[in-house]
Amino acid sequence: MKAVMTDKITAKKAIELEEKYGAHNYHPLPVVLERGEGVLVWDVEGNQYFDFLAAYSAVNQGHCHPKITAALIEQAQKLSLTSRAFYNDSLGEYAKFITSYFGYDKMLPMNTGAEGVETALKLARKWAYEKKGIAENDAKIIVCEGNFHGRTITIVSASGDPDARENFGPFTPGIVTVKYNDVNALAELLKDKTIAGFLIEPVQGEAGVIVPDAGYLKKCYDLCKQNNVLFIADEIQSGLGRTGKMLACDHDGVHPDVLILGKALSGGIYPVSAVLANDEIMLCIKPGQHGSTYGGNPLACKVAIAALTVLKEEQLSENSERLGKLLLKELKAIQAENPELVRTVRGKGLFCAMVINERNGKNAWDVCVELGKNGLLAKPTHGDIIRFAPPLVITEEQLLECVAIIRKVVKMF
Ligand code: IF1
Repeated sequence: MKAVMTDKITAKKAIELEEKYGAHNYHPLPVVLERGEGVLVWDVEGNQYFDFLAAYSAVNQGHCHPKITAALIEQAQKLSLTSRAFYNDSLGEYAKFITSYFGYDKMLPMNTGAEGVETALKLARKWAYEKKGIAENDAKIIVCEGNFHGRTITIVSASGDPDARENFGPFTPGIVTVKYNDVNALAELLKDKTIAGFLIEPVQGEAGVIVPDAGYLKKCYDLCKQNNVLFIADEIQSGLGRTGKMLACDHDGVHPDVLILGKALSGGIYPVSAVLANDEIMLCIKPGQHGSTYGGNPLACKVAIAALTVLKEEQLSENSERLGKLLLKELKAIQAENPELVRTVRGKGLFCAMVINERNGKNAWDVCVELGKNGLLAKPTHGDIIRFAPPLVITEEQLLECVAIIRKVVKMF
């Protein structure tokens, strides 16, 4: 007889409470999770799942990685937050670690990805006025169609997604949109001498894992250099091993002028983001001109050092590259076996997507619900695209088990 755990909440109750007392700003799949370890998560009924979303690539190192969790626990018992009114013993060490890790003069610590993007936009504008010499309030930022950079009003001002924008106006001015993966379109916009920066996801995540042509990033970078415009890479989702390299820009040998990191920068243990740049850009922001209560707190510093260390120690970029090739090959085979349902598959490293044709009133959401019933968690984006992006610690054996689940479920539709 299984002991009745009186203090354990039921899935039904958990959902009811969230529905009643939580804002309705999400529509989650009907799964209530209570534990995670590596690639696996368990719901409150004890059902086990392979996590093929990895918290949108925040859990590249696997759920509750012991080394990162230990760093959190140890620091949390010493000093968690001082604010930047004072120095702390961790930020300098972390700043040195991360700037040498990625090859930049300096870093500016923030917490969420959106804050990192906002910081990069402020840096680009400051640099434009104080270094490039653009007239005040004339600086423009180029963003890409299909972008997702977060949910603040300035960031949604850059979005083309009606759901992200509707009734959140008025919007921030000084933003210009360019077609993604179109070098000529960018060249045309760069004739405008008031452009400060070009903000790009090297692989577009929310848009459905849109991988640009090989060489596209390099051509854009060169165009930016020719026009004295900052190349700003949002690697919050595509970075930290997700596409098979440490940064997605590495596939084109591009070293961004401004690099934005988040998500797996903490391995999913704690909100940590960072912006990296060289002195000419970073020193445009002077004391008192930018910051955040939690930015650079000792907990974040220790957690981020551990998370970055794990990426290299466990060779997670290499694993992502090797198993990403296997995953894409298997997804293409599944597509060939089910051409009516599966329109296309694409990906780079362990960052893959499958585009589903709605059939008999069934769509990507229904496929994801069925995948869940078969022990694999994935979530659709934009209605017809299923993202497959497991933690990068996945083994070949686990991956093939997941491919078998995907194959079985796709055949059911
Ligand atoms: C949600 C999407 C993914 C990001 C890139 C910045 C941010 C994100 C490339 C902002 C965040 C998250 C946000 C989360 C779901 C998820 C997401 F579906 F919303 F679009 F990954 F694709 N740049 N993406 O992907 O970082 O402020 O969230 O820390 O808002 O539902 P954040």
